[in-house]
Amino acid sequence: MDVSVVLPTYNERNNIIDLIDAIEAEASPLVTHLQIVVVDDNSPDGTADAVRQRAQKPGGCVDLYVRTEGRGLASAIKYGLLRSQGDVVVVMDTDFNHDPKMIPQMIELLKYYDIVIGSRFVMGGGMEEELRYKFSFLYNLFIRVTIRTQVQDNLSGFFAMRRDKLMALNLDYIFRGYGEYFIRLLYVAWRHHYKMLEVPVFYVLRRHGQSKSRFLNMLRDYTLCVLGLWLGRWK
Ligand SMILES: Nc1nc2c(ncn2[C@@H]2O[C@H](COP(=O)(O)OP(=O)(O)OP(=O)(O)O)[C@@H](O)[C@H]2O)c(=O)[nH]1
Ligand SMILES: [Mg+2]
Repeated sequence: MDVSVVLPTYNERNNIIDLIDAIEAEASPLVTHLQIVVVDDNSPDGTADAVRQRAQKPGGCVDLYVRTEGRGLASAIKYGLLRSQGDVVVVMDTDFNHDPKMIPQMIELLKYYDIVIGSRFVMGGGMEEELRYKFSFLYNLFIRVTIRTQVQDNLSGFFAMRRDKLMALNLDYIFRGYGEYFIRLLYVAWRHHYKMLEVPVFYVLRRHGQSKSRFLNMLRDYTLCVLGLWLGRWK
């Protein structure tokens, strides 16, 4: 199995090298070829310099892309996906919210599923930040009753997917904005009758650095996204 892990970074200098090491340690024993694609939006903290140095390690599998024009989580992920080569792709946050130890089972389960999602809201899942966990739970409830899918965690952003299934979708439509791309991805996959599985993940707090999430902007943009999908159902 050839696996590509796409890592979007913005000011993650103090997290990214440890994460690359952890991904290598977890995934290498299982895969024929591992590719780690870092897409950095020219972070002022020098994330790219740290990754460039790490990429020179003999036998390394890290490809670094630095985008100097524009910034954005979803477009960075799309950029990385389009430059990845694995027949399996994994996307995750780069601050250790998402546990790299989950990667082996997620890619293993792609033998049976088209997309495997790390989920905080299936049995065994959770989150260190209690208030955010509760709010995310309620917001996911709103998503579920509005667009009527069975997905429990539409906001996780941690997933593994078969490349052929991903590339069959309209990536330009899906990968726009911030984390709401994930709501669109799962909705479109659901409508395509893809085989989907949620596995429990527990989010710990980011190890270093600061959050890029802006709560009110997210609430506005995610809600517009959900309502747009809901309206689209009647077309
Ligand atoms: N390339 C790129 N990556 C981004 C951008 N914004 C956020 N990211 C990455 O997206 C992931 C999620 O961002 P976070 O700041 O951790 O958001 P969060 O998980 O809601 O916030 P925390 O509670 O601090 O973890 C991280 O890996 C960021 O480095 C961006 O504009 N460009
Ligand atoms: Mg985070």
